[in-house]
Amino acid sequence: MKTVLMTGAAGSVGTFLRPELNTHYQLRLSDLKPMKKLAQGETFVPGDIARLGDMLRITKGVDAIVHLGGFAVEGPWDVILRANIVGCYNVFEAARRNGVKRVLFATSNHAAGFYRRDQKIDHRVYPKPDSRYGLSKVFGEQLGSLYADKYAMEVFCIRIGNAATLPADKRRLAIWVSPRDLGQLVRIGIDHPDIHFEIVYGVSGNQRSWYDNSNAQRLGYRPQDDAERYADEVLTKEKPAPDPLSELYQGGTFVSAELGGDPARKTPTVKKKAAARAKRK
Ligand code: 15L
Repeated sequence: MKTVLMTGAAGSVGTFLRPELNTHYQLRLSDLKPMKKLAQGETFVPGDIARLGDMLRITKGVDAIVHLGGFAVEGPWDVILRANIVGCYNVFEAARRNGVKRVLFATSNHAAGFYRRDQKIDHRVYPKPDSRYGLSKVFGEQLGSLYADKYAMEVFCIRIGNAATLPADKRRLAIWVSPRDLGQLVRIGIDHPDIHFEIVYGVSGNQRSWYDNSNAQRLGYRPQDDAERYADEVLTKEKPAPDPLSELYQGGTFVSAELGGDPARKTPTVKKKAAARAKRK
């Protein structure tokens, strides 16, 4: 049985995932806070991802790492920097030094939250983070790409939508992922024999999805759940959107928070840039 380290195991995603994984792997759970209630096959090691020494200690001898640790929503820059940038670097670097090849990185829909809801995006779109938090997830994805290409590590990035037992609102009808579907995707990330660097969306088979998740399907993902089953109930309780922009963009309120620019401005295409350069000559 493989030994799998889970960072940030005391958080909500870790709590959902443990029962989906602990019958398949020996789980080494890690978090800042002690975790007392352990199931069979689980052990706990304390660790602060912002300390490289801690990460070198806890990554020793594992077959794979599921990196969930970090700050899970928008936060002040110093918090994001420590937990999500420095922390993520330490996890990848400790894995490299200890010869752990397989790293699963829990990225987020907020790495691409500035795409509109009427756009269907896949794993190849360029990132459009909607927050410092989303930006830190782009950093983690790109760090994974570097470590895969440079050090032959095997990196599986899951852009998680919203992991919860039930979809909470209209936006989550598009991005919800059930615990068992996320569990299936994580197991693919741990066990698939042919991973170099992949990005997949951590969402159930939602009818309203904004994602073309064909990359996950190619790797064998067959989601069992669809948020649509809960749509009537969710929509009757839906409150009016707090502002039009959070309704327009996939990232919801992460988009409109602290807004000072005009996200509706189109990103210039390569063609336009080339034309502008040609005009200047
Ligand atoms: C996330 O990335 C957060 O970790 C989670 O708390 C939710 O806010 C989720 O995105 C979401 O977009 O609903």
